[in-house]
Amino acid sequence: MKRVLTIQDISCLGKCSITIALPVLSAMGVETVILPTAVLSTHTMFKNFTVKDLTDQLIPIAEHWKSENVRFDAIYTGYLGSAEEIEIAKRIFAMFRTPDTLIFVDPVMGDNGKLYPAFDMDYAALNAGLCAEADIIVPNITEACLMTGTEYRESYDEAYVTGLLEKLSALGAETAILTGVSLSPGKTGVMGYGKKRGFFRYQNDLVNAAYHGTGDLFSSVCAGAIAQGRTLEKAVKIAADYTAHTIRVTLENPEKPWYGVDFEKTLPDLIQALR
Ligand code: PXL
Repeated sequence: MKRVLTIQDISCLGKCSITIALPVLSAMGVETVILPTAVLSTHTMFKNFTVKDLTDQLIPIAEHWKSENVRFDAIYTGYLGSAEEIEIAKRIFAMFRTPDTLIFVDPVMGDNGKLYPAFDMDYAALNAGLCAEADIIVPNITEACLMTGTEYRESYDEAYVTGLLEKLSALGAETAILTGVSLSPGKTGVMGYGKKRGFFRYQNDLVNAAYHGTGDLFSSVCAGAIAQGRTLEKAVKIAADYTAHTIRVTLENPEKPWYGVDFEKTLPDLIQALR
């Protein structure tokens, strides 16, 4: 069985980071090892959330695994709470990386042109350094702008996206996948650039809704599908289709959940898509 390590926070309530990555990767048939960077009462879009930082636990936990000769097929990082945790993630890459280990970095730090509350521009610069160590990075447009010093635009053309991808590629990763990219009216999806494969894209019908945790859903599925041996193109398609499908299903929920998507209802469809 493939084994993936995911490094991100536990938001106890909120359906994001580890509470998405663990169930989704497990459902995909991937052994999922978690390294929780912090325990929050909720994600940071709620007011008055509590945080218990776990930074001092990360290296001791990783050293224990090392002493047990644990190996990972992939390491997937998401929301990291601080500059120090970015440095620790880099150390953990160095401890466990082999020529076959996929390093998949989602530089989670903002959306809609703004940083999340916990972060500043120094953090964005450090996240660019983490991306330099990855094989695949999956920022949204906001995160890409923050890491490349590019002006954020609500409306843009393809030249803006290809320019961003070229700047992301210059950070160092083999492949950059920009998420939440709309290349024509009524469509949304991703556009990517690989140093070897050049530009690629996958677009879906736009669902007019923005939900928290959808980036984590896309990244978990994409990292899991690649770890399971799917090609990058196939993994991107599976992840984008599944994320769009889950948003559509969530929109039908009469309870109108605001803080996360109903991926629990759609996991069987993901398993089906992988068959
Ligand atoms: O979904 C990304 C994410 C993960 N973890 C925490 C967050 C967010 C986004 O706001 O607050 C704690």
